Amino acid sequence: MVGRDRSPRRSPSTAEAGRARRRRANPNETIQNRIQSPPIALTIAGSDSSAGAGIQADLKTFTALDVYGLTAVTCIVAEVPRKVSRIEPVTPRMVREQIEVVLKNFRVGAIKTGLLCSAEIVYAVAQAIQDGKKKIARSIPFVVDPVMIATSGDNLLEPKAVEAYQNKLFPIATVITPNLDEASLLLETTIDNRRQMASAAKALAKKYQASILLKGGHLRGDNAIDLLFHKGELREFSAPFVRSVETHGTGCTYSAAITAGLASGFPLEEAIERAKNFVTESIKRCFRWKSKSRDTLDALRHSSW
Ligand code: PXL
Repeated sequence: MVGRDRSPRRSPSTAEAGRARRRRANPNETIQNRIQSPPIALTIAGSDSSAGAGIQADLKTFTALDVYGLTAVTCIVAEVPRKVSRIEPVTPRMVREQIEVVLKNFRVGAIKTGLLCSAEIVYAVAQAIQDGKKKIARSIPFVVDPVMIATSGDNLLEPKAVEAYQNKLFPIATVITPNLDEASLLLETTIDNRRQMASAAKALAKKYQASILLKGGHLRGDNAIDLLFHKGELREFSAPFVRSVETHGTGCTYSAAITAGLASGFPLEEAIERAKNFVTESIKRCFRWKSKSRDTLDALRHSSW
């Protein structure tokens, strides 16, 4: 009779009644049992009032991917899709302090940057991350999304901040995720096809000694093609280009999903593959409203409802 459970079988309803009785007797016991410790990711980015991009997109993405999101707000952007109305930076001191307190207290699994607004903020972020990593004595995957221009074409980053990125932030990045416009600006060249994309990705990887994910969505072929140059090898990530949807925040969502994957322990290539699927699905399932002042407003759907 080895291994046989000889205790009388209880029906599910009896078992549930038992659990309910224990919950009544000790409500804390079940709360304790339900407490989880999900992976943690930190986003350092701007606030988008229309909540499709920026820190709002990052938090929605983290939540959808079962990662707890921490934030350091760099600036506040008053905007709606296709129109940036006003940007105000947070003080560099305050940006730095937000990063310091969370890194000191939470076991952060991965970090990303989005819109950093000014050169002073780029320097403050680089310093806070370097100090933080030194203090906790472990490396944390660091995703740098070099946000410079909004989908609307509005300039989001002060021009002199580009130099700060190149000198201070790119050298400490695990992966940098420029789109074609950002890569063209960094390399001072035009990128019009896949062949030029491949050499641009390699050139950026060599220049900054980091992995490069070059996003080719703006080429507007049948597929949205991204190229990863990582550990000396080129890899392509491709998904059908979703037309007639005018969302902003796809870049933020993509880099946030990669960060969530890294925080959850996936290797870079797998994190990117999952993130590409996530962002493609978020575009396909987008929301659409009638606008009060123009035709329609679209927004990514980060959640599954
Ligand atoms: O999509 C780029 C972007 C990033 N961050 C913030 C933004 C935008 C675009 O508008 O507002 C805060």
